[in-house]
Amino acid sequence: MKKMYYIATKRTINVSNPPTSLPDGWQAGPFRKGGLFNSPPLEKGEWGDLVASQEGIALLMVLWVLTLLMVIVLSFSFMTRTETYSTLSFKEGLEEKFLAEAGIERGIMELFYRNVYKNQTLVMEGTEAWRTDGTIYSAQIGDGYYTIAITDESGKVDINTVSDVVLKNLLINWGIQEEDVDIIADSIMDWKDPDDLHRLHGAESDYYMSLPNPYKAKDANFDSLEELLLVKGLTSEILYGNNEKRGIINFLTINSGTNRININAAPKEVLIAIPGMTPEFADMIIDYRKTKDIVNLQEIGIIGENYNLMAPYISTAGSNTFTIEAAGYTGREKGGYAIRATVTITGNSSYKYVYYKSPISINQQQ
Ligand SMILES: [Ca+2]
Repeated sequence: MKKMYYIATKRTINVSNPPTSLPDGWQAGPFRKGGLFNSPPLEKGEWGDLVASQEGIALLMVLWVLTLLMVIVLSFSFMTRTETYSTLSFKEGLEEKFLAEAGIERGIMELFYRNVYKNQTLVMEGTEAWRTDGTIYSAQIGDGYYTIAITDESGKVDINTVSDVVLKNLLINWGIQEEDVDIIADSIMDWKDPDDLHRLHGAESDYYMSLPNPYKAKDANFDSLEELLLVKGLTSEILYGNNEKRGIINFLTINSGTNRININAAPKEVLIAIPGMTPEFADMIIDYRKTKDIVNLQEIGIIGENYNLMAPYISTAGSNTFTIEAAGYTGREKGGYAIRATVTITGNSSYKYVYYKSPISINQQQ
């Protein structure tokens, strides 16, 4: 209960008729005869001139209300500022998303365009067909820009038809220890083969069923590359990459349908996974195809033993299925929004998506 004292003299209490009880909330205090501090204290049963002084309390209350109001005002201003920033950041993020979507549409348009112009003998400026070997193109829209890389699926390693040796080379070149490469490669083969007998380093249902979250080996072809994350030994870092290198998802496909690799479209990482292929040969191929598609390897001087090693694994034919990676940027710090889409061109102006992922982490791009 609040403690209140009667010390002032402004309100007179009738001494001849003193109140028999104190007002509610009041308690007896240091009464003074005449209300003065230096006057002698009241005797028991005596009443002086008493008045409640609430002026100090009013001041305190005003100060408290002011403090509260200041806190509220400050927190409102802080909230508004935070919201303004998050709205701005949301707006820029949205802009980047639409830039990336525009990039995907542009990529599809360029693929149609390419079908019309890829065999032209005389290339006019502005009519160059885009390369489908992962070459990065970019375009400006307003204050932002997007980058696009298109890769023909025939230039990647088909996880459903891959030869053991190409798969292992790809994993070793990525920087995985040899014993882990054996585990991953054997386990990928075991994952899709119909039987339940595991290879030397492989894994079948008995292994996966012993995991904390058990599941069975698929014993059928891969339907998506993300399925690889279920395979023993294959981590998301290997699949999606890290800050230093692109993940193997960029070099794999489920859409090529052949164990041969189209050297006109293959990224360098895929080229050097081909038996007999040296980094020097890969550079020669990449350099040569900048101007025109390779028809056969002899024309760029790859012959002899190396050629014989490569021959069973290579082709020069493209496919109708392409992966487009597009990223939108508005110049934000740590910005960028990326999308990966795989489309099959089904006619002169028709296509269908076979894969669409938005967003993908930006370090997968370039
Ligand atoms: Ca199996």
